[in-house]
Amino acid sequence: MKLTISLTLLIGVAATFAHEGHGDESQMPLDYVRFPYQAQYPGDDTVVTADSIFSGITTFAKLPWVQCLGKNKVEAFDIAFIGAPFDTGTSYRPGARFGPAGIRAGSRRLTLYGGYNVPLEVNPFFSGLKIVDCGDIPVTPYDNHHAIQQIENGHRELLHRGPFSPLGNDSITGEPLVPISKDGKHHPRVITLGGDHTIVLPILRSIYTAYGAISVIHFDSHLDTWKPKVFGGAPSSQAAINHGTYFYWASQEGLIKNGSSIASHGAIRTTLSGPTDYENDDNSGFQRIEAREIDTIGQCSLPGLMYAHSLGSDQVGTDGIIKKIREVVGDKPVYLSIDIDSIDPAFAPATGTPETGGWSTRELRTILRGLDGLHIVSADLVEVAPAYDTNAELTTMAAADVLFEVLSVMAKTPLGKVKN
Ligand SMILES: [Mn+2]
Repeated sequence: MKLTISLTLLIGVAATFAHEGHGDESQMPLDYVRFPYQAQYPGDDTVVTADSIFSGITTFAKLPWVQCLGKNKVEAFDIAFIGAPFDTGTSYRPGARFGPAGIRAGSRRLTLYGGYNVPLEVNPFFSGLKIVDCGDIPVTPYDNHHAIQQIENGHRELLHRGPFSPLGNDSITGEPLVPISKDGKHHPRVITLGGDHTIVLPILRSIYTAYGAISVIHFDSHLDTWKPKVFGGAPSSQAAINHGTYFYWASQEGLIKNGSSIASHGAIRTTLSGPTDYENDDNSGFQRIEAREIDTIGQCSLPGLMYAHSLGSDQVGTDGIIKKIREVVGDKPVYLSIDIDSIDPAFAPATGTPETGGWSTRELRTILRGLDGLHIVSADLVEVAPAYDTNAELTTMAAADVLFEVLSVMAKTPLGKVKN
């Protein structure tokens, strides 16, 4: 046990030094002790007095809060968390407007022991990147059209701010990296806390301004590419834009890379209006991974041959899912959208439209770690509606831990490539 802990600490120290080029430790967290477990009271000359993880103002993972939006706000960062408290595009249970606050509450413990991600061998909070919590985008609950514009404007303002850290050099060749964006600029990353899934339409409009049409990895129990007439009946043009149709509109607007199997849903298990929903999904540019494939992927369907010996271990279970996603997305810039309902309601009950038969939190986290090395330009976690959670904060904790994996993957791979 002791040996394991020492080794872990050693690896942590090594990772710290490897990233020292990004800047000094004081970047993170700002005006705060490095990690809440170091909090001391009364403070002395070297340690800032701070709250413990269960007290004080709650930000994501107790990161420093920065007022990023507004006139003359110029704070630079590398990764920003921002809330989009919008839930008036929901078809069943409302309440995701409280999602950002709920996820932050569920994330308080993330840095209790220091925040080192053992399987990914990185501490995102101590990677040299400047990571902040920007609070929430002001979103009106009275006018969806206006709210969607507010979300786009807020996201775009953050996305087009110059990042805090330079791109740096390629870890293997040592050559300087150049941005992978379409506008040729180096952009920071934004992790949006939803909000219902409608918020992804304005976010993708924002992403388009930097990256053009983007590949999407979408984890969800639902398609969300439904035609408005099928989902909600579209009694008005505004009602046609909701949390079941936003990907249809994103596809219609050319925001998603279409036509060459580039985007991928995972965890699908919804009922449909009929098989044509899958055809419509195909037309929106998505490949599908159904939730139940985690039990069958890579396996022979012949009776008695359920576990085909000829297949490598990287083609079954979570590894099989990871392989399929990576084959579809390749090394293109990719946007990651995670609906908490991709996880089974046994683990994450507090969501707008729960579906049984989903993946466990462990399985989704494993799959997310399997995205290590991909160029994830920004991400979101949506549909957390804390009012339906248990007193044990099951859902908000799962949401925060899922985002910890996303943050770790992001911290490991800069958004750059070697010029060819
Ligand atoms: Mn969804």
